Amino acid sequence: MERLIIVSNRLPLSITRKDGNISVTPSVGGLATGMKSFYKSYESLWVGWSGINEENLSNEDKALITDKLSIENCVPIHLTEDEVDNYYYGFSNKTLWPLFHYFTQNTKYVNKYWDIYKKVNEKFAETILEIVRPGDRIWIHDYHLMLLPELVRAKSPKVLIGFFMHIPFPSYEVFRVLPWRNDILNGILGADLVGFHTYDYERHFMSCVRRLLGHESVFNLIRLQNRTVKVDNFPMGIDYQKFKKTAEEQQSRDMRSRSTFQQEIDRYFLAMPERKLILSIDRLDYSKGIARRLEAYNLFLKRNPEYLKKITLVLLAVPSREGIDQYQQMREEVDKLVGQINGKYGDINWIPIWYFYRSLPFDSLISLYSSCDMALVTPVRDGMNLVSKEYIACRTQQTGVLILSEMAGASKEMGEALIVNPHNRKEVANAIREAIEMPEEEQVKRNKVLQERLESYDVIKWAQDFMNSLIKMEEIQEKQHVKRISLRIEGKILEHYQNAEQRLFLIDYDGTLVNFVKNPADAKPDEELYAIINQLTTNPKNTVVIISGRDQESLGQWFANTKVHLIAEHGVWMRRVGKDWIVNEPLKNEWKETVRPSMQFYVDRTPGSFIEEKQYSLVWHYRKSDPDLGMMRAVELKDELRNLVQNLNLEIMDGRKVVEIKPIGINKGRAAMRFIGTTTYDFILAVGDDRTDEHMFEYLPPEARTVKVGMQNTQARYSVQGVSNVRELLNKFD
Ligand code: GDG
Repeated sequence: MERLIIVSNRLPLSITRKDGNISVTPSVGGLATGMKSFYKSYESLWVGWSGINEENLSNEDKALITDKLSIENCVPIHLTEDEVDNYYYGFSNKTLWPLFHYFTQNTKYVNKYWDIYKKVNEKFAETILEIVRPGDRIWIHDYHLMLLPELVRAKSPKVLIGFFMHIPFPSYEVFRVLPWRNDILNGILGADLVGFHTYDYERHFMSCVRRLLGHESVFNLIRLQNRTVKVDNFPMGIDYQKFKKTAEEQQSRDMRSRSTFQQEIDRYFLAMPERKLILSIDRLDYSKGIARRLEAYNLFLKRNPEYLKKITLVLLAVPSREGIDQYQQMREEVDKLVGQINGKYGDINWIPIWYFYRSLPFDSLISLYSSCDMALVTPVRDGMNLVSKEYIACRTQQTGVLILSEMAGASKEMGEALIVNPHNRKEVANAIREAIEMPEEEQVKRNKVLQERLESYDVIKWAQDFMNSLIKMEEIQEKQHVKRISLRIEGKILEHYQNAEQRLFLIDYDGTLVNFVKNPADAKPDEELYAIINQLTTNPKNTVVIISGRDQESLGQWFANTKVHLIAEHGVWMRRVGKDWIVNEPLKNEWKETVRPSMQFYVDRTPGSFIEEKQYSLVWHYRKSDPDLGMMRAVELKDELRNLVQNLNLEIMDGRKVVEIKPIGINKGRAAMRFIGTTTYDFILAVGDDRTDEHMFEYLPPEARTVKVGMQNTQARYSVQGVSNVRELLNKFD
């Protein structure tokens, strides 16, 4: 049976140690529920921090914990106090959490936090590598472990890794501030599948990868040298049935057998049945916008005196990360605001806010969801927000109004709620009034749709969806591997070469023999390359052709003292060894004056781009431009030129960060065939990385050994990863 290794900062259970005894209580969070759906189809293991400082544990304690946890299929990671301070409270919650929630003013940049964050991620990696077996699938969760995918990948290259981010991924302008930004992106890209709650976070991540690391992507697939990473959004759901059934079960009880908490709420309604309750539940965190919410409630009370004494806000703030200054300050701020509002409006019989600073048992939580007429969920930034979904699930009569912040990921799926900007106090205050006054039929109409959606995409479906996508990545990666030149294939190619009498090498230059550089003029051949070419050309049975899009001048100079034949400008020019350049295809040039102004317009609007004029073509380069802008402009330019080129018998060639316009009919395939002419070669090796090389792969006879450099779709028979692999391969032909 395949195994699934789930990895998260904390294990889905709490471990307590009292008088030498260790006890373990499973927790019932959304994640744990979602994952439970796999327990039957997989042999699952969960790796996470035990929650107890390592200093407080003797070796016997650790062994005992390991034993107890293994019964629950959990594997503990032990962290020292210093590690918890710097990795968890430090980098995770004083650097990443505020920055990713756009609280740049709260973000701390401390080298020690980062060092320990790396160290703890390595600690997780070590544990995983000890237990991982071939065929296992690993699902890593959240911002505490963003370096982990790459750390595991480095030592276990074939294992299938999924990464899911539970908090927002900020826009490029915010993410770029992070001093360790590239390490973080590379860390995540160790995964095969990267999941976010919403398309916006996915889009931000893709943009950061493109701008900071320069990786190209096709739709939501990022092409790395030897792998593809898929990025997608999977909006996390809740255990809908559990919430619904618990609410139904509670409501079916008679008054006296209800929980004490529920009985108190019932008494409140008995006294004044027309009273309304508004619910607010969050961890006490600055991202949840609790103070702003209270200000909006205050404004509502001020502006709508007719509702005084008729409405109560139930404010449940669950203690969280109390060791961090900002959380303590926020608690003081909330305490103060609650005091002010209650002091100002309350009287002996009525308190405007019932404030609870603690967590409640699950049953009481459900009582609150069921009893409150409205839920006010107004985070200033929230990855998803499950409270909003849980509230709707507990509305067994389909009444109730949800007021939801547009800054919560959940707002993308819950458009039927009253959507508000949490920073706009007036708008929130108005929404409270609208909610109070909303007719019941309207409430039911909205909630019916919301419930159907939440029921069909619950946390179980979410987890299954993610896993199915992850498993599909196995196929995608395998397909890429099919063509990779393995040792066996390499042996066959070399054998074919040894037995041949007339051998032809057709080799592209940029991206094949040398790596791309920002300034194309700097990509000159180096000593190693000359040595490889000399070795190849020394053998009289070998004919070596460099076939490139470059102009004849650069190629001519660089290879002046070698015995290679040259084909320049994708086939316009040809120079056989010891001869002069000749025009391969007789062409006209008048069209350039028509096309140039359009291209120039794009140079003016795209900083960093420029036009290169070749003998028979015009090339717009955008490698030095902003990647997103460049790509967008390239699409526009091609679109604009499309009509023009048809009339002038021209064609557009899409290269790597270039758009080239040239007369129809010139391509590397035709040029290669012209070069071959009537000679019979019994061994042909063609190597190239670009779309323009695809013509060459297409035109050559099927027995030719065609090799693509990189991972994109290709007509070539084989592929290699990069320039160094091409050089390694060519070195073997002597
Ligand atoms: C992070 C992201 C994303 C709350 N109070 C009590 C209690 N809860 C439960 C709720 C809910 C959960 O805690 C809170 O989940 P949220 O999604 O609202 O918020 P975060 O804790 O910030 O979660 C968030 C989530 O990860 C999942 O990806 O949605 O955006 O920030 O399930 O029911 N449970 C009990 N007593 C309480 O007093 N028993």
